[in-house]
Amino acid sequence: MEKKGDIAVIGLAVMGQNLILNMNDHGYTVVAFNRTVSKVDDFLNNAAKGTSVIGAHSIDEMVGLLKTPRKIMLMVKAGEAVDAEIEKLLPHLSPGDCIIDGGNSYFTDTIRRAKYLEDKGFFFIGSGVSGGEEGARNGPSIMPGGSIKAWPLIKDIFTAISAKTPSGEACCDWVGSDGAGHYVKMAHNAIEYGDIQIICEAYHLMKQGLGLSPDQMHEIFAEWNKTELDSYLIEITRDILGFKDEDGLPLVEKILDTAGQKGTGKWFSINSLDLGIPVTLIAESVYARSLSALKEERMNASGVFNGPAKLFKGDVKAIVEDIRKALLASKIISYTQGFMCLREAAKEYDWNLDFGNIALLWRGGCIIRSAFLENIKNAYRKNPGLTNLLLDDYFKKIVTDCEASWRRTLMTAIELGVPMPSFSSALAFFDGYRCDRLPANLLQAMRDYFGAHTYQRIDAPLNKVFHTNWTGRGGNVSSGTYSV
Ligand code: NBP
Repeated sequence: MEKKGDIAVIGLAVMGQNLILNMNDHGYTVVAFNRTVSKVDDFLNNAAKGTSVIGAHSIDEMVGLLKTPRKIMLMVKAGEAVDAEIEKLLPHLSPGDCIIDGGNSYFTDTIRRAKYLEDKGFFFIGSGVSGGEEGARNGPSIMPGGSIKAWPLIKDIFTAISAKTPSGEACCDWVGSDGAGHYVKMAHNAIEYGDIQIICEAYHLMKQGLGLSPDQMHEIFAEWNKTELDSYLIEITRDILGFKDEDGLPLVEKILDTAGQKGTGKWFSINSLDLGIPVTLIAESVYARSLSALKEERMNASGVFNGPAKLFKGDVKAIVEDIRKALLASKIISYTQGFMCLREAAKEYDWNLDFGNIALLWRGGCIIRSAFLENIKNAYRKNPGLTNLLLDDYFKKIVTDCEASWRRTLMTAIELGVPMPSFSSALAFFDGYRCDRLPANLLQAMRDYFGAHTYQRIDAPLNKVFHTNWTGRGGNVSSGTYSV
């Protein structure tokens, strides 16, 4: 009898192919299909040669080759391609079959698709898969959410192929209903934007402000990787700074200084504005990429404004240690803001998110994997109701220890004219968050002055609002109250 597949994967680009090979390594029989059908045979004759992967040349054939209930994973470009594939699949499916979208779909699309398919009697799972090509092949971080009843159908496969933490826990667990998995993946990618940007800012200050060479910074990042900063991104920065082009010169200095983006950092920043949560470091990281893309304008402006154009004169070893501590403190702020947004999203979209578990999912396999996430996991495991990561004893102590270095780093950068938007926004958030009286009293007064928007008083109950006729010319009628 013909062998039946445990799962099908549609989409044979880099992620799909590597996930299939990973599933095959773990003893699962996978049916492979792709819109451009010739890629099926290319795959079978090359990367999948000698494996038990079965090729399908039509959706009909693919569905017939699967054990029931069928599990079909889409690894196609996010957006219209996902809807197109779902529509092609529907006439071939039976109630109880499950479609899994493993791409980077926007979470509201996943909410819509989950409802659409559940209403038709099918299951739908929207799953974040992180770790790029290497992760997909050897163990990604997997963040599934959607139809909870379908979780037992895929739990064994997903857990088997996922990354494992140093203590052997799987970096894969159920996140929540409808779009929760894709939301958590979006948060992961956005935090990745922040982590990358603050590393770039530290590099920029050391290079432009301190005049250090890539070789010197290679050594510095190697040392930093032995501290609390121990992470995949610090590790690859160390390696990139030590990498030489064919002529023996550092390759990094020959790379154009403009950055692109695929949108997840922007999505998260926009969503944070909708939720009213200040994820300022990540938003600055998105803007930093936008500024980098204005290369021609920057080239022009660099000829108009010289800036301080001077080098640091002082104890280089001491300021490098300050930069390390400022990087660590900024990173804590970034994760603090990210988890604040996750908490608010859980309330807004009615998800029961386990923050310790989310930190665990990111502990291995994905781009932001780090020792640091173990401490976040511990903080939430110790106190699941923790209102803010900054208030956990471990993080509170680090930020307090780093504070003076953080301020010295930014004062140095400002004096030398080196832009550090994400470090600066992190410190501004910290100073704002720990401030018991912000200047929003003046803001309330101004809004009442020009628009009769009313204000509250510190010496009256909060539900009581006041309006003042500030100029003697306005009336005593106030505007309706609203919040944004
Ligand atoms: P791509 O995002 O480059 O997508 C290529 C695949 O999508 C091909 O199989 C292509 O089929 C298929 N496709 C396209 Br394009 N339009 C289609 C349509 N209208 N209908 C059906 N299929 C269509 O592949 P990838 O880089 O492997 O990523 C797959 C998913 O995983 C994406 O959502 C991506 O954002 C996400 N992801 C990627 C990474 C990464 O590092 N690359 C990491 C994590 C997540 P064709 O061969 O016929 O053109």
